Amino acid sequence: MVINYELIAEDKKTGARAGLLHTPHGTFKTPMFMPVGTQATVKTVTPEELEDMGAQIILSNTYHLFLRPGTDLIREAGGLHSFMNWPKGILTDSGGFQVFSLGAMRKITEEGVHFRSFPDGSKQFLSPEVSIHAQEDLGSDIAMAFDECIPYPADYKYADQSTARTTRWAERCIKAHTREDRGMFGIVQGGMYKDLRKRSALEISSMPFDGIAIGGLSVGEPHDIMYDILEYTTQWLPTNKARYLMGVGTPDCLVEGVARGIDMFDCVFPTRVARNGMAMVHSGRMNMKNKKYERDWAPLEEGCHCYTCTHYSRAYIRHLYKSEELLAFRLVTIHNLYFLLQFMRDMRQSIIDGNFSEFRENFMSGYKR
Ligand code: PRF
Ligand code: ZN
Repeated sequence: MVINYELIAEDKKTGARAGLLHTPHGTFKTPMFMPVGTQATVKTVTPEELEDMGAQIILSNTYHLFLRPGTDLIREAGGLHSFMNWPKGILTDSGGFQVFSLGAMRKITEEGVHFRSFPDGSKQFLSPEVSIHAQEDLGSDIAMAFDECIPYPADYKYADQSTARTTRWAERCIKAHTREDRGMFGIVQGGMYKDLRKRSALEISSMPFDGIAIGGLSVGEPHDIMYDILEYTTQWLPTNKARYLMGVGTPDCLVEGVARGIDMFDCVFPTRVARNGMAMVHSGRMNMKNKKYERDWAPLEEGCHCYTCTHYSRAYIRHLYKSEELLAFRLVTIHNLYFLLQFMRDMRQSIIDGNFSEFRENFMSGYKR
């Protein structure tokens, strides 16, 4: 196997664990957060800046790159690492989630999903085989199986049939996988139904995937339901493979995910809110367009070692937003990503030092959602 999970430390009171993920582009520390680079770029920042913040793996999207510029073109460039000049890890999502978000614009069959392309309206088709082939063209270290993310709420009958199909598609993904030098993760679905979650977790875990993702959560359900389903699901997963909670990345959900045994996360949250003027800090978030920062000479967060906080004041950043200057997006994106990556490093250290529970309580008591 080209992807290996190595357990380093386990928390005694919770399911939290610290480990190492060995990949074709390096060994990375878990729990980890993967910044999102949908269009072969993490919006507004260069790969060098990402490395400086300590990013280890980024996530990119098959769906977008398949439609534009085309995965064959990226193969010609020598793969996604070389195309975008990113030397570390890349995980690609399969396109399942993006295609299903299209609603009325798509048609699901046993074979795959027919849909219309976002850049030009042309007819397109994605299936387990097409998605895995595209991901092998991209050359991502970790490809994701092609699944259906069930919307919330969903009735039992639909969730049951969809989850069974995701298992059949997972088997086709395993058969379609040809690159021995690249890994692949399976995805557990099952909606908010525990019996379906158990069945899916056991079926996906029985296949030769390099890691297991939990999909279909953080789709609009209340947090307590998400935490309950997550905790229920992880007990059916093997402990010797990495576990990845898809599309989750607010600080409170990261801590609660780690407490339930999750090793990997991704989310557009830190990069997206940065472009709306939101800076992430330990107490929650700050709207940098607010008048109260007009003459505030402090950095975004006291004690933050990121490029932005070591060089600029809140007053300057507020001015950039008010003047619609593009540097505002860059500076806050850099801070938000650094904040989350540092947060994961601190969390990992607390697991190793045996005080994760204190870290969790401390953080949650000071954080406002
Ligand atoms: N499946 C895939 N990608 C995803 C999800 C999923 O269920 C989610 C759900 N939060 C985010 N991204 N393939
Ligand atoms: Zn900072």
